[in-house]
Amino acid sequence: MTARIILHLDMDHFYTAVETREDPGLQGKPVVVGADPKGGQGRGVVATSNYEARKSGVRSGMPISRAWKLCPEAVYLPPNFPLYIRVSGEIMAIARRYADKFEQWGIDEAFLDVSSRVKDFAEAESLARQLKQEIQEKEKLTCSIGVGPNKLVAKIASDYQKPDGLTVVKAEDVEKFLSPLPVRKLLWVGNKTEERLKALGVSTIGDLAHFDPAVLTEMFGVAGTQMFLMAHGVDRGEVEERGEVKSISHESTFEEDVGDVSTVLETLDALADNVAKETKEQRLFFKTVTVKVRYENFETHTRSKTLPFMTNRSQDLKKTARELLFPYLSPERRIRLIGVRVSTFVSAERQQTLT
Ligand code: DCP
Ligand code: CA
Ligand code: CA
Repeated sequence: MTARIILHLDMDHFYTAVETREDPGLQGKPVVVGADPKGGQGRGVVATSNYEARKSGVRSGMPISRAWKLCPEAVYLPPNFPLYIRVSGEIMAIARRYADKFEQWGIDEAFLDVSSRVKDFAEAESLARQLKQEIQEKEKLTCSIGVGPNKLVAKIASDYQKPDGLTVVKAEDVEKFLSPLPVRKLLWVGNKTEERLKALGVSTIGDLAHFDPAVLTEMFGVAGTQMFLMAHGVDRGEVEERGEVKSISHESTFEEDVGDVSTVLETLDALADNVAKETKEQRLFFKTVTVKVRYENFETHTRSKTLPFMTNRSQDLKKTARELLFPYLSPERRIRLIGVRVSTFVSAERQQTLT
């Protein structure tokens, strides 16, 4: 295998950073995005907090009531997912242009294989700097980037100096870099594994790298072998391009709530035609059809069916959408909105190679 250079990009305190960009009044204050704290009685958890709130010990996933105890003075905000998804899409569009192969990973991070764009780690570093700068200029947000010879090392490196970090780990420096870090940093070493390793006297990645691999395999099976390789910074996983589009949908709110079944079905057909057209334009085939119906009292239902075949035909979509919608149609119940969505895609290119 020829040497690779991989970047891992991770946005800094993503949800709270976006909220602060939208409302500069939040700057410098502790901010928590998550469930409503209700004066300490709230249920649900913290989605994220900014670095000011983290100083008080607030963490992602923690009960919101606990966050409230640790940091009652923070500004608590509910999540605005449509906003985060939009900003994420913009960031990914910028980052994608820097890579030969690009893989989004979660809402705020991505792997970039830049092997053919740069000739060494020094060039990769300046490419990473450019990317950071473009995101800063266009999105007014900071990120942290790790550069390494594979995804594992790049991911650990992006987390190494946060926020606004840039950490480059050359192939020859991998073991030195990993050695002092806690084993937890090896991505899927969970709490339980961590405890068992501790019992063996293994707390750093270096400890793990120097452990007898046969014992690890005996104790943890394949995962043990995997861990040992990771401790040596070995990761053959490729940056995998994934189709960006997860679903295509159209919906329509009636000017006035509708009781007439034929009007509803006509609209459903028109929506299905639009969805099918867009699917074809994107050179995709779908397998799953979902319809959504909202009654005048805002009661909302969605129902899906997965077809036994891939298709892009409008008539398949219309037939399935009608079938799904029929149980919800009744002259007594007036409808406010209907929608049609398709998902579970295979790209046209892939489909051709399969058949
Ligand atoms: N998130 C969430 N619940 C969690 C973890 C994360 O809802 N338990 C959301 C909120 C985060 C976003 O995902 O803003 C990205 O998660 P990260 O783990 O990357 O955390 P942040 O970007 O918030 O902080 P960091 O600067 O440490 O990356
Ligand atoms: Ca992040
Ligand atoms: Ca992340």
